[in-house]
Amino acid sequence: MAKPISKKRKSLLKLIKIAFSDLEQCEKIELKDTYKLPNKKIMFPLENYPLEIHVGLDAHVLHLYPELPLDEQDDNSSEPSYILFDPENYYSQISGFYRLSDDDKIILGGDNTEQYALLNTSKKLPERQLSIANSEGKLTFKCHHPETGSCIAPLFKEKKLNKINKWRAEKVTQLAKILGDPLKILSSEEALKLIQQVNHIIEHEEYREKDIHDRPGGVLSIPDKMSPIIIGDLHTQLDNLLTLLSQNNFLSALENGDACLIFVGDAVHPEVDGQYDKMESSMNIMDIIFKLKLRFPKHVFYLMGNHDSFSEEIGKKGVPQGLLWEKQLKNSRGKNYKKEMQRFYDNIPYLAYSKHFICCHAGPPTSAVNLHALVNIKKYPKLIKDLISRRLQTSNRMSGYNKSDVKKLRRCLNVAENTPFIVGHTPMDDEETIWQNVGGISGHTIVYGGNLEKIGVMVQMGKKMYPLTYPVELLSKLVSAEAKK
Ligand SMILES: [Mn+2]
Repeated sequence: MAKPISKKRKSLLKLIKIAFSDLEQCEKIELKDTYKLPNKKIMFPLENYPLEIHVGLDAHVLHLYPELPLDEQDDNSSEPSYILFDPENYYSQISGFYRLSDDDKIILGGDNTEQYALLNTSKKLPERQLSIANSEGKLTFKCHHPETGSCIAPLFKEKKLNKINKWRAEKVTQLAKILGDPLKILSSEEALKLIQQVNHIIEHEEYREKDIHDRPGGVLSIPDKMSPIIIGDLHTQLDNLLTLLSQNNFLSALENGDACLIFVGDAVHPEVDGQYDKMESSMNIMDIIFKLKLRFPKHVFYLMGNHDSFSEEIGKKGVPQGLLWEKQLKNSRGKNYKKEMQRFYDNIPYLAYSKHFICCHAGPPTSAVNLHALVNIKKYPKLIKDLISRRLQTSNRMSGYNKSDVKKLRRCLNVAENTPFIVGHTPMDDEETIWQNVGGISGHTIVYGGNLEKIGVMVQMGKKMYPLTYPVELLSKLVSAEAKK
């Protein structure tokens, strides 16, 4: 016997029927309660509701879901965002999506490489096939080409409503298995054992040409077919990292070897006002990164940043963070642990690349360079300084790097002249987490992982790198609760 339609669903159907009473039922598609969109604006009457959309002649299916946080946030004041994606790919591989925040509008159609890559839409769509706008959570649709057809259908089933968050909750469980309780500080013995294991892996790391002293060189050559997920300076924001790992298919792509995480350095030293001198969170984030390295030794990499140091020169607003970091490690974990952290700094790479991307912490070399020098970077203090501290040239900072330095680096690595060059180190403002084509240099992208609101990463999909951004959730609490179960 068929399940009776719930009261809730009946009233939803009624609402939609009234709202769409002058629309014809979509004929092409077999789904019930599917409406063909006319050549005028249609407001979808329900907020916070998932929809299926069939776009154009080949009726390519997209889903549009309200973006609901996994954690229970007290603050419900923000207007809902929606995410638009191809459900065929979304749950099975690293895939793109569009976010429709309040006041955003997307026009589907046209010869748009980004749309093919993120949504898998047909290249045959007319220039403007369908537009979708979000205004205070209310969605408006307009089909510009009714003859090629677009339809929408509400996704009624309860399991579909919660599909994304159920899928993400499984990743939280998986994270708890890999990391244990991320809020529990490791004992000195556990911490020492962990870093020793990591150092052993790094000293025998794959994809690293050895330097002239038979030590792992400064360059990490990532296989072209492995998709990098590039994470900017975390500055101890654990929730940012966990949020990221609970999104997309990043975790499963690490498990099956399709992708790798590349941290561009500076995971340590808080950037939040009043916390510059607190070093516990630095120990904790490094422990988490080490656990990831141990679990995925060939797919997690940490590049050198200027804060990855005990130097007295490293600090923020007069707080000597490098010295405090050294003191913290000695006092709470002992001299041997501090030595192991130095061993880690002595052996990590400075630059990663494949034919699809180049990344390092700060900037390109500002003088003549070749691959041999980059591999033997320990011999060249100026090269080290360029890669971990140099900022972009501006009228006030003539010593910075410029377009021709980026060009030279691409040439030195023998990659195409438009290859994305991705760095951290210099966030451009407090609002964003990714900035593209910075300084008018095409393909020059800055990523920052320490924004308290959102975490953005550069990810390779197909042969190109795309920015993907996610709202930060308090996942450390959720993973911790899961680990205690
Ligand atoms: Mn930095």
